[in-house]
Amino acid sequence: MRIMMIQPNYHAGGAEIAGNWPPSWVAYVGGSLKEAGYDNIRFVDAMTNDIPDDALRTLIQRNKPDVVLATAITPMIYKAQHTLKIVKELNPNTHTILGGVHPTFMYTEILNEAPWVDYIVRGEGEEIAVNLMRSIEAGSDKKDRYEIKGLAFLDENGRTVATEAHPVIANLDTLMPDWSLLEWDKYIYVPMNVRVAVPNFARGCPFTCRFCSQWKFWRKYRARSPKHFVDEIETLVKDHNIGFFILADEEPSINKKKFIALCQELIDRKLNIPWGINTRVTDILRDEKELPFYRKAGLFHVSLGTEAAAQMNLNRFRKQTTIEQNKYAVKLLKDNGMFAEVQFIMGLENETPETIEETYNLAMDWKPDMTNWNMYTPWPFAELFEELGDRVEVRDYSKYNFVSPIIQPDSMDREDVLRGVLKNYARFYMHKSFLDYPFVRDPFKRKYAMGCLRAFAQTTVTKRFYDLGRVSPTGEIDLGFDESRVLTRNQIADLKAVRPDLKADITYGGAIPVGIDMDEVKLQLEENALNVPLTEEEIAKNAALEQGGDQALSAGA
Ligand code: B12
Ligand code: SF4
Repeated sequence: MRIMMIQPNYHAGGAEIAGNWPPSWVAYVGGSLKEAGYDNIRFVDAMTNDIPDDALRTLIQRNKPDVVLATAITPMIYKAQHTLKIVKELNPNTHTILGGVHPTFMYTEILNEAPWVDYIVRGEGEEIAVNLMRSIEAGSDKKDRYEIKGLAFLDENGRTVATEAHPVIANLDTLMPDWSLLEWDKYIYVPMNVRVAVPNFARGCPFTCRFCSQWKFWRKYRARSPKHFVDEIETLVKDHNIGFFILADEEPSINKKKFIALCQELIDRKLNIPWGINTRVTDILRDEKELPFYRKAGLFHVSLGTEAAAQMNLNRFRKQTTIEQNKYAVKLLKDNGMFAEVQFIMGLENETPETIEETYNLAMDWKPDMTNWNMYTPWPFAELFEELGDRVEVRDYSKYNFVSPIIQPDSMDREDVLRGVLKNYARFYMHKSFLDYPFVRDPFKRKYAMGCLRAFAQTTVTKRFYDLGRVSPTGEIDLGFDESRVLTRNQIADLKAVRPDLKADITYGGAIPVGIDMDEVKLQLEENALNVPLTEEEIAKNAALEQGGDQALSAGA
């Protein structure tokens, strides 16, 4: 069986500015296919190599794959669909398989738009891909497919079929990623000018933020054994010469015992590699005493989900944090020699020039090393969409990329939100360039900060940063939405009435509840946080926060 895996050629101008990043799904899904005996796998990174469609067509034609696998996050979906269309045009007998976050929830819409996609794999791909591949190899997939868990496809009558959800992978130590499928010289992290990897230590998140899709995607929080994980890091360092890694995880540190063991394992093996994580502010506060130890283990860049400048929005997001906690977490990280990054979610319907200014003032007050202003993106399968859906007129998913204002605020234009955010970036990084980074005492941190600045500067000049190409020299902005995918409120209502089936499968085929099951949240926190189970009082406080959020939401809408 000739298998080809393709990373579709989509670019957004956000995190990509820091370099080229290896697509982890290729190593994880490809690794499990190899373990199952499929060793004729070719990976084509059309994104990193910026491969245009005609060149991709030639590549596929030359390789004559039997099966092609592609991935898709939401903004990449049209590119992924088109990629698989090319495959089918070249040879209708080639099997096309699509996986990733967006297809997991949006399979009906995708199969309706792109009937050339033979199979959609919903959720974690490692086990499902092997089951499906075995059946394709045996030539019995048309018959077996109803029994293979975690699939969606069109049946002979063109109806969408979604099979029962595949159980989550109970033991993540069964993962056998194969990083040798990637062309390593391509994956350079600009701030350090070294190879970068994005390995996966833990999957899922026990929290339930209302704008977020990731806790739903992975369903249950699980972490690998630190030894198994550090074996992988050792391979990445020794075989592929990586000089930096960022965990792919949503929430790597909630299971404190495992996180400490992971750090110890890195220290014991003397790998001496700096690394980064995205994590929750509350974990940093909880681990105040352990931060020097984490730093000793190489943890350096910590990106915090701070999200909002107003408590009302934090409550509305069900973030379960406070503004004061955000500020203190930044201080703790900096005091411990780490590089602190914060994130703001911008462009909700209640955004005003004043609230944009407020985020700038907070960033200046907290003094993080790095700030990102991300546009709110209404994933159609996240809880907040359920409330905002009727005002989400822009359904052009290619712009669901954190750098495009999707929601029309009540009292300002989308373009002005973008202008405000760009102004914040300009002011903040101007300050960093002249009054902060050059004076950082720690030489390692100073070099890293100056490297980040280089990444910003290079991509500002090439207009890749925040998709600056859409801003004309005179300040005019063309957001570039595909007008055929911008709906009026009436059209949204009609679509809902006529094709209710096209909406997201928000319950994951019944595998996750529609509302929030606080008992389940409590259980997952208890299982993983070990030393910090939620108290009855905290549960009650969270429920109150949630109610406050709902009120804020109806007040804002
Ligand atoms: C690393 C990362 C990146 C890297 C991408 C590296 C790369 N080359 O792919 C960088 C930094 C470049 C990046 C950029 C962006 N990212 Co990003 N990124 C992540 C992050 C942190 C980890 C992703 C990861 O590697 N996970 C681990 C792997 C193993 O999981 P996975 O990819 O989901 O794959 C599993 C399954 O989905 C499935 N699967 C996936 N594909 C396929 C295909 C087949 C055929 C099969 C069978 C199975 C399968 O099997 C895999 C194993 O179980 C996630 C957040 C998170 N913690 O998950 C965000 C995330 C994926 N990014 C996101 C976004 C929006 C973006 C940007 C648009 C943001 C921006 N403006 O910068 C850009 C888009 C860039 C682009 N060109 O596409 C969103 C997507 C949300 C959504 N609903 O689609 C996420 C979830 C973050 C979030 N806050 O919501 N990102
Ligand atoms: S803590 Fe982060 S990953 Fe978890 S639900 Fe909230 S935003 Fe999503």
